[in-house]
Amino acid sequence: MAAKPRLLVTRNFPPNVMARLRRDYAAITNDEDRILEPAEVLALSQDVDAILCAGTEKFSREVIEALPENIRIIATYSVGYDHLDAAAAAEKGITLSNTPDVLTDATADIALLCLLGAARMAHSSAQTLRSGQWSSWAANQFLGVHVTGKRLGILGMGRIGQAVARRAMGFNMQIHYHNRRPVDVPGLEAAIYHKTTDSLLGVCDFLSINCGLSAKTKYLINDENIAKMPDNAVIVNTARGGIIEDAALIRALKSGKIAAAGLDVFENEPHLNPDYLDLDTLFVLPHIGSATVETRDAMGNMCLDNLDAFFADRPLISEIKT
Ligand code: 8YV
Repeated sequence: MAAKPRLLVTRNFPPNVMARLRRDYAAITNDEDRILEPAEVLALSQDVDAILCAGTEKFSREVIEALPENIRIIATYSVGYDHLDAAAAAEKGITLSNTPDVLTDATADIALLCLLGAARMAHSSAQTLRSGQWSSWAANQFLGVHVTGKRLGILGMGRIGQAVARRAMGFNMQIHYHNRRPVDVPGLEAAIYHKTTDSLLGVCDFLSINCGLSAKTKYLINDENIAKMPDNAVIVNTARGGIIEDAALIRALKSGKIAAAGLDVFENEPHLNPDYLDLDTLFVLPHIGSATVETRDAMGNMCLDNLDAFFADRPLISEIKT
């Protein structure tokens, strides 16, 4: 029997996934689940053929170039791959894979939770109750932004953006979107395409960010672009923190230009900018978009299906191409 491929597993993934990878690979694991520094990843990579990582490990050009020649594939337990320098990996002949599709529904659900949580003051109302401060029902208390009939602008109409659109249509929202190209999919015929982000921002009563983080989208939501949005808009981000410049969003929430924000991601995770904490109009979650038992198992199985295919010389299910 051929020797099992050697695999560095940087995080502690769900039990079913760990059992499968321990069965099929000679695995080096990180049972403490501590986030490994790049130097530790490099040290542990000396005698393995592959790496299974999460979005928490950064494989910059420098790290990729320093990897030993024995590393042939990096499978990331995420759909987003802004933490991997794909061009550097391609130059070094390292294959990359990710986990699209399987987390679409879970992430779109959290986008709607953020949208409703922000619009309906879920944080401040629940906090008032939990802290024993709620004295009585009052007609002018915890007043949110009405959702029905409003315009939802979706930035990035890939799988997750489309799933957000479908859900929001159930709330009778009007869907607008910006994407590289218009989408032509059943059920979304009524969605209005905007060729430019400027055109989209101008109609966003609500904005849902569903694009990847790249040099083009870094800090796209800054002072200048927030100013293009209607007054009292609501901003939702379930994509990547770096797409919003937090200082700009904090200014806009403080001034009231932006009525509320629902964030599952933010800059410098896990450290939330402390200036957000004074804001009752922020509904914030700790990056739980894909966090259901079913989804996290499916993500792990997809990583392992990709690794199995790679070592059996079969095409990958989801290879990241530059
Ligand atoms: C991951 C995510 O759980 O898939 C993504 O891109 O943001 C999350 O679903 C996280 O990145 C850990 O890998």
